[in-house]
Amino acid sequence: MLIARFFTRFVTTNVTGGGSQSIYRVISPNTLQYDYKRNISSHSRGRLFCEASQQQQIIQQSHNTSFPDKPEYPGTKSSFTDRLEFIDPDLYEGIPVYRVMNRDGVVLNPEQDPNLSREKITKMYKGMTLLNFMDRVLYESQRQGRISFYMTNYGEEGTHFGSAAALADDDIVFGQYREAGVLLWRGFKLDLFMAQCYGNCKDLMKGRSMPVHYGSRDHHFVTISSPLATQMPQAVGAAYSLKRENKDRVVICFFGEGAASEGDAYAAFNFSATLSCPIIFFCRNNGYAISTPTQEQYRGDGIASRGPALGIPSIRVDGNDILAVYNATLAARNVCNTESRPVLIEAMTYRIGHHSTSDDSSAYRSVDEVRNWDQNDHPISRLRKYMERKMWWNEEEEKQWKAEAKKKVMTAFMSAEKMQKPNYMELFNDVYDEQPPILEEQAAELVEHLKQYKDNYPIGSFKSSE
Ligand SMILES: Cc1ncc(C[n+]2csc(CCOP(=O)(O)OP(=O)(O)O)c2C)c(N)n1
Ligand SMILES: [Mg+2]
Repeated sequence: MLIARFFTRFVTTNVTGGGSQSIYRVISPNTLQYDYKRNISSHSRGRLFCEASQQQQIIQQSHNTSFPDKPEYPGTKSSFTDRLEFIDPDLYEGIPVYRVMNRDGVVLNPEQDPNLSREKITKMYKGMTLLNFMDRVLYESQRQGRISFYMTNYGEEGTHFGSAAALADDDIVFGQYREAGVLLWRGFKLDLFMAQCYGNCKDLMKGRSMPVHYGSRDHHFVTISSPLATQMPQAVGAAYSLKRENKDRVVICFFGEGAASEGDAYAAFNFSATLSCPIIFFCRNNGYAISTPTQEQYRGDGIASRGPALGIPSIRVDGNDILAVYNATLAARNVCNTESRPVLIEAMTYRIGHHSTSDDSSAYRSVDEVRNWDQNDHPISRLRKYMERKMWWNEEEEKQWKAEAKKKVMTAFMSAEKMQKPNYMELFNDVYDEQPPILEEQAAELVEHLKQYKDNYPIGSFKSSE
């Protein structure tokens, strides 16, 4: 009984600590030592479920061990405390948001300016604006029924280009779906984006994936899959294999704050920490998971606060400040490589567009809220202000670039639309190394069906099998 009481008291107090990680206790083990040893042979449960000779050994060992007066449990590094105190999350101020520029594009602390070249900054700016333009064209295409689905990246361009620019081009990217800018930065061509959304003959997926589910082996960008957070444990596995190869490469895994509520996210964080994997977890916290606002998604201090609990160095950055995102990603990459451990970045931003073409966000947020972000805190205008201050960009250059970007996007769009779709029999390929009989049967059924109902299908828009 005494032992049971002792353990109960001790274990149930492990949640307290008041700021430091200490263990609250009421009874010192020294006062119990005598009873514990005397009673040990009469117990037959738990740790004491052993042969008499072993019990003798345990007694002997406990005689020999002198515990210093600090917790010796294998699962903690903390100290004891006599303050009965729960950690109160409401008294905690929260992790600050690291930024380099204010909303006017002014660098607040010159030491934090990464001093990127004019060429690199211009590439970032052109990439962000090109993505913005591509989004408009593809969004409208869906609205006009030309493609089946689309997701815009409005307002989150800083997180894409700031992170991509800080990585090595062969670092492996696992995305969620709203990271098209990362691919664009790496040189994935506009006509490949369009081909994927149109599912035409140029599409690397041969028209078999939903629009925006991009992937490119050449660009080390793992194909997007819709079920949320599945990419997270997979990314950790990839990072573990990079660690074993001992190469100077890392994995970056993007995910939304909504996806972070999936169990897979926790498993990924914990495995990456315990296996010491070189992975950057990059959370785009854009305020919403479709219609669920962050205050309904979690009660803690966002996503960054979850990192330290799992032994992961973590930072929160202003995702609308491309320079802050760049600095944080570069530093994270360095930690991954030099210390072989994961890092968590939570980039605060705002999803200006609807979640997807299947969503109408005016049903759950005000138009004024969206307009406020669009007009007063936008990553593209912030970078433009920074460039203008440096006399690296002006109205004339903006006008010229807008015309050029529009032409590029429209050229890719028009050729994508004209292009035939891959042959429909591609539907059955590339899933199995050798086609199983069930798929052969289904393929034969499709052929038969199309023969019978050929007038009901736009067969001419698919490439013929010859
Ligand atoms: C396992 C799973 N549950 C639900 C969905 C439906 N779904 C698609 S996107 C999404 C919201 C994700 O929000 P977040 O992770 O914050 O990313 P964001 O769209 O804001 O970029 C949901 C619930 C899904 N695709 N997979
Ligand atoms: Mg979100």
